[in-house]
Amino acid sequence: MKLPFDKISVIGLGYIGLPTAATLASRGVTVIGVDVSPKAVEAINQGRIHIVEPDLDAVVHQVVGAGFLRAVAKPEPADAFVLAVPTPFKGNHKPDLSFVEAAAKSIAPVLKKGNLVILESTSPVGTTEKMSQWLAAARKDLSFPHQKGEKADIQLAYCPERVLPGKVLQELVQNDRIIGGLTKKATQMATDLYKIFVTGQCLPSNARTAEMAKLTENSFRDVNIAFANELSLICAKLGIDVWELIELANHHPRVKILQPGPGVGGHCIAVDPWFIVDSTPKEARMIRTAREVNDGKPHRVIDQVKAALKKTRSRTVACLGLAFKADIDDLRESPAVEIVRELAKDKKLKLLAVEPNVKALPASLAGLPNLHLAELDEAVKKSQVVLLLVNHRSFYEMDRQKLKGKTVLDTRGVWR
Ligand code: SAJ
Repeated sequence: MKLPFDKISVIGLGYIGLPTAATLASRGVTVIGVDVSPKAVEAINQGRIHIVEPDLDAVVHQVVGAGFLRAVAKPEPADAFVLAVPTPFKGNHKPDLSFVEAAAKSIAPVLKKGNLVILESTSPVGTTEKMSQWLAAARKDLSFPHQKGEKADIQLAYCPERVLPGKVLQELVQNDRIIGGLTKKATQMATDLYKIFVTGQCLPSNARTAEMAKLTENSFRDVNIAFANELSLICAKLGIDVWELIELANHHPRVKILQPGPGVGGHCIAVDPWFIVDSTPKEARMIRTAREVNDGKPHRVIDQVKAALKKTRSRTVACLGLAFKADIDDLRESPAVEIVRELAKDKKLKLLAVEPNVKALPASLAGLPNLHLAELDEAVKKSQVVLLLVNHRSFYEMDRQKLKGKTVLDTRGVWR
């Protein structure tokens, strides 16, 4: 079968870009991956990966070996460009589009008439339109959708990724995909591109709706987790077991409450809702409040630890879990790390952190004199207060007899 694109370039070879590049390459497309990190480029060209994602190493090894994927530092001409670069926020919760702008400007010199440019990075509404303008400013010899619409030389679309870390290779292929072109032609071209590897539905829309859909999905989850976290605070005051409460309420056929925890981490759910708040601050009242409830949760946990320590003579706390969620090794933007770092400020405390998925403490915790990485048994044995922060499998499997006589603060409801 003739593929609709001979050569596709993926800009940004991180958690989304690399699996996308490798999956496209595994379907027989020639893929040029571009990344600013020389280490990433070098690793990929040797058939290795620089991130952790199940099964990705084998696919990258295979497609690089077969000559379908090649990594470079500087963009080269291609038929289509897929941009998957980070969109963090700045200190004041304002979206930082500098990586998207830099990526757009880096491909501008190699664009040719007939090219398709797709933005996948989570972005505030209107970013794809901005990209069209950045590219037009750099290439006066070509026309873009905001100038010539369907007849433009270069077509642009926004197509958000929705994959779950840990299941990226399956979800990339199986999830439905929203395809938001700046023009109908762009939507059709991008649909042709994703159909190379997506078995889910390709849902045609426009760029602004597609941008908002991505933000909406993660805000929906954030608001729902905030509801659970707020319930946990209410229940603590009223002397009710929040886990039992949620389990009972979820027996109602139309109620599906999520789980409370020590706060919301990761690079998506704790960030994306702010993009909506930034664009419509007066209207986005519930979305902002949800963010505040979830961001406030680590502080409530710290208060609980301090209250528990007041009642015991021991100064040693076992902190179980550092990752931002269960059974992953990703410690970035983790509420558990935030809580441990804050507790470590009290130099009278000794903290024994247990994180079965890493071999060393992250840079943000390394070097704290009163914090050490420990094995589960040792940490629990040596501590009077046991603080559970992440619902890792090994904590469920622990012999609960070992907790007898200890003050247990279980923020995830693992041991109820
Ligand atoms: N969490 C809770 N209680 C829950 C569920 C989650 O406290 O009931 C916490 C987790 O512990 C974690 C945080 O929320 O700290 C986020 O975890 P997550 O599993 O909800 O989501 P992510 O960040 O791993 O991935 C999300 C997904 N979005 C949705 O489910 C709507 C994923 O599909 C997206 O592709 C990803 O964001 C992204 O890249 O945007």
